[in-house]
Amino acid sequence: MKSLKALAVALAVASVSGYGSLAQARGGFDGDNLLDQHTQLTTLLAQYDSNGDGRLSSDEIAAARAAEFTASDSDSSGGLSLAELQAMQSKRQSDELSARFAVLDSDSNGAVSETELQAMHPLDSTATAAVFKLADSDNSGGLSLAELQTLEDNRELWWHFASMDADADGAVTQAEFLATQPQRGMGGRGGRH
Ligand SMILES: [Ca+2]
Ligand SMILES: [Ca+2]
Ligand SMILES: [Ca+2]
Ligand SMILES: [Ca+2]
Repeated sequence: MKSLKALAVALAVASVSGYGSLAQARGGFDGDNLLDQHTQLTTLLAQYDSNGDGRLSSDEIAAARAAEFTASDSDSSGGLSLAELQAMQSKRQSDELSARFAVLDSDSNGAVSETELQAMHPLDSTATAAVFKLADSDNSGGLSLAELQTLEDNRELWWHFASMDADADGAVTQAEFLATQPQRGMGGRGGRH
């Protein structure tokens, strides 16, 4: 299958370019890791697939990496200073955020609705609803790019909070707190009835 081959190549590029380690460093939830991978692949393909055939040739990879080097060498010194490397990495991160936003914003109206966020987390709709509420700081009913960035920055804490706040009212009661403590060993909780 063509797409599988493209995936394998893209993943190889991902580890070469440091995207892979970035994803590892973030850790987090399975659904988010999947989304991260999807986003990275989309970003990589968008960036490197210059003839748009959905695959990455080694020439395209080499050309794109050379172009990235040249663009990052902002004083044209022929080498990357620490500051230039930092700028390159923060550009990558903001490209990644934009790509992630584009994937989430499936109707491309410039805001990520709760439904769009739910589509990425089909297994945990209550927690997703709570996370959405936290992220939508201006209560506009949609997440802007900046709001998504804040969600990313606080992802682990917010998901932890949301998973404890069972009724999604924005506060973890003692009962909710106690109910989520015994993650293992109790056997009383879990998804099944
Ligand atoms: Ca330079
Ligand atoms: Ca949208
Ligand atoms: Ca908003
Ligand atoms: Ca609550």
